[in-house]
Amino acid sequence: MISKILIANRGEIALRIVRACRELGIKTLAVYSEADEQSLHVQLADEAICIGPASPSESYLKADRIISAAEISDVDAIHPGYGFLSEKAEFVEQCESCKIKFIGPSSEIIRNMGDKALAIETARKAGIPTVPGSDGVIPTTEEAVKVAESIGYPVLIKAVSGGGGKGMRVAHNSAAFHKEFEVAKAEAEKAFGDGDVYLEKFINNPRHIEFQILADNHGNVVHLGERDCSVQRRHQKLIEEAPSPFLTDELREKMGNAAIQAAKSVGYTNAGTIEFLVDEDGNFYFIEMNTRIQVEHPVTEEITDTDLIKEQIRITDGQKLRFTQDEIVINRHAIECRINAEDPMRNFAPCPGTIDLYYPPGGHGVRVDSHVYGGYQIPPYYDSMIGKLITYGRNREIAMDRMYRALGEFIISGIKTTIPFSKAIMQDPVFRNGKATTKFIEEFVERANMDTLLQSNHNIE
Ligand code: MV4
Repeated sequence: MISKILIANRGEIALRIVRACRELGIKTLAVYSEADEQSLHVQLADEAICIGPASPSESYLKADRIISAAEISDVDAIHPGYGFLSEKAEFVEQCESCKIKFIGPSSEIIRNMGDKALAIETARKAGIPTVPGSDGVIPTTEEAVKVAESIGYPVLIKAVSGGGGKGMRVAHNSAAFHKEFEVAKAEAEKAFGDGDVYLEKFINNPRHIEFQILADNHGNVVHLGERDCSVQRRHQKLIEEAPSPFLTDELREKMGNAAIQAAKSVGYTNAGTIEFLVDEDGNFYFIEMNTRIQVEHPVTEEITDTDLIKEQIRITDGQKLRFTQDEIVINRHAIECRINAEDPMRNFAPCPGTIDLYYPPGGHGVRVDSHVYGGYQIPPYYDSMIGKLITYGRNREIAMDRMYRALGEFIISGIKTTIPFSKAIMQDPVFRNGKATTKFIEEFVERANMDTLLQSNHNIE
């Protein structure tokens, strides 16, 4: 039985894990950097240990210090949250060799899925649709050109260790290919210390739709529906929702089965996400698998009435899934807006500082996941997300109207946030009609008059 968990993360997700543990009667150990002493998760955990200076490389990424804290405090398991050590196979191996349970899949699965070309190859072999492209990594420019010609332009060059759009370049013709190939490799080498790349046909204007899955250690795998994450800015998601307004029941069923198949084919365990691109004609393609809990997991929780963090812990504890696919019923719609300490008027520049007033919204169908409070100082060392606002209801219309209302109620003064920007999106006809693709934000910013939009549109400025 798991009786104490170390939370190897910070911010809202650390608090989210504390809350799940408390409801399960499991003790928590927070680890924190010198910059996070005042964070709510440190105050609310049963125990807390400072593991180093503010810089992530000196604290939240220091595997040895985290394992030491776990051993000193005698914890049974570590929850990594998202980011930081959550997808580092080496860290999972360290946990495994110290007999500390890692709340997530095995190191082997994390390593294999972390290589995107290998993940795609595995999916393809399991009969899951993938984007037409190269068979794995392409070493030389000469060979790459041949493959690009056979795929047909435009071609997308992607890093096997990629993420956040780094090391990803489009080539529109063979003349441009050589340069883009070299640039992609150099970018990937710089960002990930791994210059390996693979090729895919470039899908124009896709939707980004991902399926949440849960898999226990007894061979049971279910999916909990999809999330539509098409509203992104420079590969940073801003708004996520479930179900996707684009999917028909037929397509949902096909993609859900493919997601389960993908998970089964690699012997996946714990919570994971299968990411697909969906083109304008409704063709879907597996692009990658995330082996962690994701930021946007609450929209799935609200439409399926499950607690994904608790399910992760139960799976790690060796328990069987408590529901079958038939028992997962979706009859609600949920939307999440990420609340970032950024100034939309200054190209979304981060603006850390002290939160003066903090008055979160409430009422029917409203959930706020955040670790901040009035007087909280946002440290400048980490990402700018300071919370998530989730609204839900019987249908999409209700969830959108509720989101508009809740954003309007949300008072965070002293810093700039993305609240007014998200509020404007809730009134945008393209978004409201469920027509947003991955090009949406760019087009929205162009179409909208940001000055009037952001100033006239919020309770405080
Ligand atoms: C693509 C694509 C078009 N064609 N792959 C961007 C991040 C990475 N996870 C996958 N990405 C894309 N892959 C092919 N073959 C377009 C994107 C893409 C994108 C995907 C999801 C959400 C937003 C995006 C924004 C730009 C490009």
